[in-house]
Amino acid sequence: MAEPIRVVVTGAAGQIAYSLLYMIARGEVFGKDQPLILHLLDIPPMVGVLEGVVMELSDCALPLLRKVVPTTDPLVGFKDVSAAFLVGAMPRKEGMERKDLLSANVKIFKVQGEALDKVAKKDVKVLVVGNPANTNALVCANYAPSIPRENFSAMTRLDQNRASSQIANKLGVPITHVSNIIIWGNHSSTQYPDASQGKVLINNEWKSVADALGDNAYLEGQFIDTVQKRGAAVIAARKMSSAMSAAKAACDHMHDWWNGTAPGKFVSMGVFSDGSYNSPKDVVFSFPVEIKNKQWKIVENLSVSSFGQTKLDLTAKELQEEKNEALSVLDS
Ligand code: NAX
Repeated sequence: MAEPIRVVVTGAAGQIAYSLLYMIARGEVFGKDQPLILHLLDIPPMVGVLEGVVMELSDCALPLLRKVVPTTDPLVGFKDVSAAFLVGAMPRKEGMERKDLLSANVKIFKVQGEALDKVAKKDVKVLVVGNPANTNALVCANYAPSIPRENFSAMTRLDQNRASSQIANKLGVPITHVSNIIIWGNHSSTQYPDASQGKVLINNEWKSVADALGDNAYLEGQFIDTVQKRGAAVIAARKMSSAMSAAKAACDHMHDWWNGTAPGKFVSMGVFSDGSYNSPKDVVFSFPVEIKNKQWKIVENLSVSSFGQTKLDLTAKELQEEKNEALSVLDS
């Protein structure tokens, strides 16, 4: 069997981590032959809860799990890690302005970027889940100059999974028969869920989703609305934000980054923009990507309708504003 790799989950005492740690430790991400040492990072008030999580992981008797390292010190949490799931973030509290939330998180992700820079492996793959995920990933990468910025990404896979599931339900096909649904831009309500490149397997033949549906009004209306508001719908029903599905999406994201995508298939990831599709350069923007040898590449030359371009511009504008706000917090 291979040597164990070290994987860190931050926010390890929180609700997403509660599902995520089990999925990782079962081998869902790095493979059933890859032993793991799990680092669990949280903040001092959560130490007691963290102890409970460590007990439960032990009680799961998982064959791949060689060791668990609970800590509140980022320099211990990020030491020699090959993969990092940055889930922990300051939650939005009542009366908190968006700006206050951004400001608190910018500071957290600066500290974590600096710690990754000092002690993580230089080829570490960093997935930011904690919100505002895109801008947190940007800040984190900026404070880790010795790690290539291609190694930082933000999660929009939950939005992609939600979107694919909507299409599968609408067409009455299994989820495995839907592919290439795109999430563009920010993981926020301005995201653009786009099924125009989507494919669906019907009668053993891959067809375009638009042709199979024959209903463009749905794809440009209700479909987008449902996906954009799905997080709020889950909160309204569960009285808590998405956790199981967020954990599954984080596993899917890292799994595909680690193992690659099948030929002709693409997935959405928030990555540093090179200006593709008229997006602003140097913001973390969700694009369709293909992955080979652990390197992602933006899928180029997809046709974008004028409707789609308006949506892309809107989410781009928000990301540019978030970046400017983050920079002004860091300057102050
Ligand atoms: P919880 O509040 O249950 O857990 C967050 C955990 O992070 C807590 O244990 C907290 O103590 C810890 N934490 C706070 N600051 C920390 C720091 N500096 N270092 C380490 N740990 C720290 O939230 P949960 O439901 O698990 O959600 C976590 C984050 O994911 C939130 O920011 C949430 O908004 C975000 N989400 C992002 C999604 C995405 O698609 N990108 C979807 C799901 C989720 O809403």
